[in-house]
Amino acid sequence: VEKFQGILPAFYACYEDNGEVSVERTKALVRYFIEAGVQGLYVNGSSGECIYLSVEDRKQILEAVMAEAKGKLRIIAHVACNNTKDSVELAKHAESLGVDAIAAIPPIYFRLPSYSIAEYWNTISAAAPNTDFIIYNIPQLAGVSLSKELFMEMKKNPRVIGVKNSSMPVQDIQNYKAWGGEDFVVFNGPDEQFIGGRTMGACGGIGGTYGAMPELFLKMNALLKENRMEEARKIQFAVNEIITLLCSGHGNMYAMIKEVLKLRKGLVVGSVRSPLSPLTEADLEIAKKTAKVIDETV
Ligand code: HMN
Repeated sequence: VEKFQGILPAFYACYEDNGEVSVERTKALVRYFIEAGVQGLYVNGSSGECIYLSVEDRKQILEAVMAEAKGKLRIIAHVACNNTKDSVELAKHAESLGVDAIAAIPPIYFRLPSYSIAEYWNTISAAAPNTDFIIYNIPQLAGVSLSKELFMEMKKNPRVIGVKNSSMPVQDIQNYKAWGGEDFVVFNGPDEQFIGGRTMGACGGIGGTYGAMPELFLKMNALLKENRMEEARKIQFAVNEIITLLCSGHGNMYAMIKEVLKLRKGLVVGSVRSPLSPLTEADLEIAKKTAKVIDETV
């Protein structure tokens, strides 16, 4: 549990202006996170636009991340590709780079029975036999939620050390902790209820909006450690207003966050990959306002 405490931003896909993966911009984003003082990164997850990246793209990104972050940040590589073969390839690749853990969503589109999902996860995990495995539970996007039956089946695999929980009921965190035992790691997924998830037993958080305002999540986490709930709650409420702003554009939220990074830190990491929508002219005004609100809050 110790190893995975704290704030682990979900890493964004960094593109060149022509939309191809950018190694240099990826490295610059890693340096930004190291300077911000976060504990780790969750690479090639939802915020990393994983389902719109090729296997090669994903390898390139993880290699660039590891080149900058190895020994400085905990790295969890999300390797699920929706088919077992490609996921296995990414799991092997991630292990060869020495990541701290791999993670995977269930396969999407076809509604598979629990035993097929378990087999998928266990096959991926077996391809990285010396690497911890984290289940990524995100029912609102994946269409399947991590049931007790599936959880217990996965617990038989000694490499399964935790769940990144992005479901909305905070009680799920309590349950996974109870079923998993003392050393089992559960990450809070929904940024809007970071203090809720931490209170229910999450050791830390992995979040898609942390990158726009790592200072605020680090502060909340520090306050919670000192039981300063009132102050933490104030920050959470401010964060939630910022998230509402980040989601209020025509363009996709990640495009908005990338624009905010440019405005706040001068970081240029490109936009988002189609079919996610880029920002419109009007969205640029929202980004400006959001960056200002964040700067006033930190
Ligand atoms: C990831 O990139 O995998 C994200 O960390 C997933 C994360 O739990 C996000 N959930 C979803 O995208 C559904 C949240 O951080 C989310 O971005 C945030 O709560 C804003 O709604």
